[in-house]
Amino acid sequence: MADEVELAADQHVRYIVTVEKKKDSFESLVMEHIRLNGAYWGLTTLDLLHKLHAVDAAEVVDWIMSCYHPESGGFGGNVGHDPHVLYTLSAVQVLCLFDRLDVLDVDKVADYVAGLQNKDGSFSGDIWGEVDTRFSYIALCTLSLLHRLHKIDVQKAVDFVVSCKNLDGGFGAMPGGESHAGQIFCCVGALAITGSLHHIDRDLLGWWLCERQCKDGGLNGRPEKLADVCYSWWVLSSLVMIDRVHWIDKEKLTKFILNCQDKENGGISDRPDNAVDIYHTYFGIAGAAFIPIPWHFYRLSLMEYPGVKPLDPAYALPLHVVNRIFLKK
Ligand code: GRG
Ligand code: ZN
Repeated sequence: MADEVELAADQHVRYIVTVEKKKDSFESLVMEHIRLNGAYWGLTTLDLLHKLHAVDAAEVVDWIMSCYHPESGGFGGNVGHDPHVLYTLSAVQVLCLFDRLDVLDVDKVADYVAGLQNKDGSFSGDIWGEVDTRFSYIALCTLSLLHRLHKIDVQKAVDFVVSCKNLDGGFGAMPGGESHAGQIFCCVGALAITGSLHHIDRDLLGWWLCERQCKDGGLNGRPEKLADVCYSWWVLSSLVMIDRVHWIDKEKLTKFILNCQDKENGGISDRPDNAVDIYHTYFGIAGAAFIPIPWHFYRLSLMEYPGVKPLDPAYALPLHVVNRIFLKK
């Protein structure tokens, strides 16, 4: 039976559009403090499914800008929330989707991000100072999309990421931190964006990452943990960037993702039979978008799952959006 399951694309589109509109639903309520992230996940998914026009672009751009803090140059997670790099990247990514970076004071936003770099090259997430390789990735990704990498010390940023590499080939949140697929995505993405992938032992890291595939076909985030659809993104994108994605059993992973769908009402959950949410809907479809195609093929815009646009593993945006940004300059 599982063999016959297909991607319920139309239902997922309907689910995303209704979550966006149902502002008083339980899911909207628990997601409130990360609404800008939710907008990025939902809208990127719509674009991957060729349905970005289902939302009003001008309305989205107005709402994004209402989360902007002109004094600092950063974005909050929702209207009236404090600025943080995490939401600043989501805002920039959504504006990239709509090709509307023109509404930004690009230097002001870039200065906000650049101002969060510390002496050792690491980045804090906001004025409170928490340091994490997530913020290194976010800063590099944001500044690269804005063509403003020259505002920071890129070499020091790379050195800090490399200092978080472990003997198992993986990366943690800071020097000595345990390897975790989410942090690995951030560090590999940061190194990809800065042209520094030579710091990675591809076979060693590829081995650690492909060991994340469990008996049920899904991927987990570190040893001994349960499989979860979001790792279809964190693990696969990292494998694509180091050209080792063919080490995953594609059929088994596809089945795992498709079995996490709510085929009637749309949406994808973390594992079969759990409640769906917008975060796992994005990462499930994003996984399906690049189940195993070596990066050099994939860069030629070949797409794997029918009806899903190809995705850039480093910038976490549809490939055509990334091409538009870098070919325009
Ligand atoms: C633009 C895609 C994109 C990302 C922005 C925020 C960010 C950069 C990256 C986050 C990377 C990260 C740390 C992801 C992991 C998220 C996650 C599922 C954490 C759960 O970890 P545990 O240890 O759960 O609580 P497990 O799965 O290990 O049981
Ligand atoms: Zn998850």
